[in-house]
Amino acid sequence: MKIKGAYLIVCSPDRNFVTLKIETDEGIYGLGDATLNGRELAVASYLTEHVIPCLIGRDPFQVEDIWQYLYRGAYWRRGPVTMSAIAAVDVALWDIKAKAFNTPLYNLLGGKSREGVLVYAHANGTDIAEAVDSVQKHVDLGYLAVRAQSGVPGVASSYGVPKGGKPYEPAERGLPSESLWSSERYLNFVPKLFQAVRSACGEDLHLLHDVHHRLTPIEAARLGKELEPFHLFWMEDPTPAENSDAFRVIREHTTTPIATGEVFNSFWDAHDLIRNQWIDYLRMTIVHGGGITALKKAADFAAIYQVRTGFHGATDLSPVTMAAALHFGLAIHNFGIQEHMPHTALTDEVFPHQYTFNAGYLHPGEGPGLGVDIDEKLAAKYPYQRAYLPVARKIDGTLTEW
Ligand code: GCO
Ligand code: MG
Repeated sequence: MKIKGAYLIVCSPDRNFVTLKIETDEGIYGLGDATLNGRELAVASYLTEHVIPCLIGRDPFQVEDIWQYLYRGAYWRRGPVTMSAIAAVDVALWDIKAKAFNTPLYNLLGGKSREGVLVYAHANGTDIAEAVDSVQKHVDLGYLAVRAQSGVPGVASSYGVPKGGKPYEPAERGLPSESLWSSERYLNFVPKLFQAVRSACGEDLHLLHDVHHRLTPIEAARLGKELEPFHLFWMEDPTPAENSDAFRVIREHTTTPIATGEVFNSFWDAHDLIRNQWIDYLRMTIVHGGGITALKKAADFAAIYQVRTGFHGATDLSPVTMAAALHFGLAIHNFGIQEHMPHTALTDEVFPHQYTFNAGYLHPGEGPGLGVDIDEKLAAKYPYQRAYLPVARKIDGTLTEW
């Protein structure tokens, strides 16, 4: 089998997605997600101008060699644009190979290690009462794990809280909006949120919370300590992770489990965090982390240190990445949990998929390959629209983490 051609489908069915389609001379094709929220066209151009010409005529079964060719062969390494482009190729090749063997992708990754993939949902509200209500609604839908976020009194708008009753979607068309942030107000508020959620929902529910990189290490240590009575499944991205040592400070003060890595694009971003056992869950994602080939190595390394996976799964990761994560999560031994932020009905229509939700678990389905397709005619009706994530400023105007 040979790669005959490849092209990109850039579309915006409610939000932007960049999808790579690789075609072979035997009629089998594979899909890969190349979406990098807010910087989509940089990856599209990297693939079209620099990567696709190198793929034509290659054997699509040589997944490892093609990965090395694109990573080592470019000389310039890492970075979200490069690694998302490599991931798109890698996932499309795994899809082709599994389709060629007429088997679901998880069988090429070691086979089933469990019956389903435990997922967590997003609950949010503008205040504690709304947030508790939203957690309860997700429990009623069957979720066994729920992330709780709430508006903070005295902070006009913040990460994770929907505007005007709509489902939360961080990307906004037009130029970046600005929101306000106060760590002091947030720190005084969050323990009250979790006290209310725990007492309303009981001890069995897994509760998660995303700090979204906004605290200093010692502030995060305080939060972790104050949340201990509420037994969180994890506290996510407590502080920016460029400096791994920051996590040592947090770890020295609290037993609240820690998850990080959604902005990582290389195993090397996570290396110190894992080998020092400063985190409990690795949140890298297949699309931004260089694909299945790269993440399999990262997950195997993490397994040695009892660090489990908890892959990023927000709406900016297309159904192609979601399916890849589900096959991956079903197969590896040290799977922890998978984020599940459902796409809009229109996105689901553009990307017909086999994965299904049942009683707290997602299952990738038993069809060959990833089990996801793209309706190119429908996608063409929704052209790309420039969009950005918001930026945040402290009350005195200083730019800070959103
Ligand atoms: C999460 C993430 C997202 C990101 C978004 C950025 O935990 O799901 O933090 O909400 O902000 O994916 O593109
Ligand atoms: Mg997050």
